Amino acid sequence: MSPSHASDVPVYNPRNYLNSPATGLKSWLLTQDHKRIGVMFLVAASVFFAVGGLFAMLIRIELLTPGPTIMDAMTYNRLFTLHGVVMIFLFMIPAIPSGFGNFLVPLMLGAKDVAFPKLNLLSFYLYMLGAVVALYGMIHGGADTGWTFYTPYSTTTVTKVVPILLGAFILGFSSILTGLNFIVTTHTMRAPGIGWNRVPLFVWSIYATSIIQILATPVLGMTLLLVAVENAFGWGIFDPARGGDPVLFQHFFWFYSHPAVYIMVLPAMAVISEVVCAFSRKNIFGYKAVAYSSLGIAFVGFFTWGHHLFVSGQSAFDAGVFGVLSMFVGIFTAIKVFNWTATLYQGSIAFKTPFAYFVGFLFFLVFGGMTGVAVATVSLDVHWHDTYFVVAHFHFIMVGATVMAFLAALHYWFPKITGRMYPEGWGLVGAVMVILGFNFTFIPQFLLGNEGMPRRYFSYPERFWALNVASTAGASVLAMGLVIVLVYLLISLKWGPIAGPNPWHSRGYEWDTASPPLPENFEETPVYTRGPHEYDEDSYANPPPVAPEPKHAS
Ligand code: HEM
Ligand SMILES: [Cu+2]
Repeated sequence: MSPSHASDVPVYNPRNYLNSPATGLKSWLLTQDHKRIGVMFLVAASVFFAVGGLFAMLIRIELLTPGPTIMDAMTYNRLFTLHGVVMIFLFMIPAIPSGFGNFLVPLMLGAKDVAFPKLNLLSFYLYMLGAVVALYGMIHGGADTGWTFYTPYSTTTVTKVVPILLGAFILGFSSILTGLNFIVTTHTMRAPGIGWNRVPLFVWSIYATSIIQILATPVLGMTLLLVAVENAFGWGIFDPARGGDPVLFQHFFWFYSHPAVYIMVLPAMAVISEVVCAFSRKNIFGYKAVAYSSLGIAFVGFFTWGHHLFVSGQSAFDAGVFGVLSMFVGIFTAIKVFNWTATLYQGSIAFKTPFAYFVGFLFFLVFGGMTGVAVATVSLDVHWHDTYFVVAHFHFIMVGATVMAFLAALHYWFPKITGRMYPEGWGLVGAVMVILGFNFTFIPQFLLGNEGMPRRYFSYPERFWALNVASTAGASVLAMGLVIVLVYLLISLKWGPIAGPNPWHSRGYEWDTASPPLPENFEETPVYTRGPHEYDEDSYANPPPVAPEPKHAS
């Protein structure tokens, strides 16, 4: 990367949050700096992503042949449970909000830190504690219930479900405290000039996520605790043999876990709204629609949980109502998709790695969303329920959409966080492998599900063989793509070219400070006279992101 004119020579900010006030381990472990806490969350969540990914590969290897391949049924049950628990509770829920959210929200609001820095650090330690407790359970026997812990099986299984439930319970507090911090920060810490109509779209979506975290997580915490208590003491809460009600569990569980899907996907939308503007050099089309649709999703998300209970004996009327309410989420999502696409129109697009992941994101979100409308249709879901169709659907949204956004964020903000650039060529190679590998992994699963292959079985009839081989092959390409990304990012940490404060020439407020940012974020409190997504006036005066390559007429 060479600078376009002399004043643009990128400099590495010498006094930054990575080396000031100190560099020792203790200064990190006791830090109250939101940026360091964000980085610690990111590192921890990425490690858990790798662990969960390892479990996924073991699952896929087991499914390479119709009979037993490398493990027995019991091991398989434990493995898919651990995979689900690690991916959901330790990676997906914290990764973008607690990781990137912590790093970026104060920078994007022109603030020095979050509202409650000590609470923020506590949130990190609760996350680590929850992870350790859950890992203890996983190492000492694991659980075989699936990540949904359905009763009455989970209240009677002899596997180590209690520590895993307690771990998830503790993790919930971390999530609640982080959400609380972001809500208060957004309300009280905005720099002069940032009225509600200038709050960056990233922050709007994180704000909507925080509302869900605060309102829904206590319900899950309570539910998991009840399961743990029943499993440990044999009290009749959910088990009909003891006078309990298993369907009650499903209501409680999904009252959190459906909104939790939006805890995972709203932050992804947060990232995408930023990336779309920066790499098309256009004002966001319909700022208010994009901002308020996040709140709309958060709101409607609370009224759809019954779509997980279509085959639980729910009345046809209830099922119809929940089906229609679920489809409303599709409307708000479609509003965003329309606005992102409209933003691209006549933009000057820089096809960099974050943009490549945006393209992947859009495809997976739309495809996953459409199959979501399909599974919300009662008559179809009765056929697909508990088959691989559902597994493919939620992976399209969770891995497809959210992991794409996570990777887009990792590349877009890598220069801000580390002060260095990653290699663009390798970035695109990784992105292509991840996106193609992903499609090859999960499209076969849609077909398998439609043909009736049930989920959570370690063997299957021979007619499902070919598609399972295809899925495992796809997963291998995906895994190799991710390893490539990991390798070049680690190398770039030390040897990447210096990025300078704003290598993308982005208009986002977080780029107004040095890279890596100062420990106190800004030298003095910034005053804003423009919005965070305004590219119009100078998009031609300013060179496009990472300008140097000559522009070819196209
Ligand atoms: C990286 C590639 C991945 C592959 C190849 C993969 C593969 C699989 C497979 C084969 C299953 C078992 C399905 C069944 O028999 O029910 C599964 C379940 C699951 N996966 Fe993944 N997965 C991947 C990534 C992820 C990610 C990133 C997430 C989370 C956000 C995730 C969340 C889940 C969940 C929640 C389940 C259900 C577990 C359960 O049944 O309790 N997966 N995955
Ligand atoms: Cu749901």
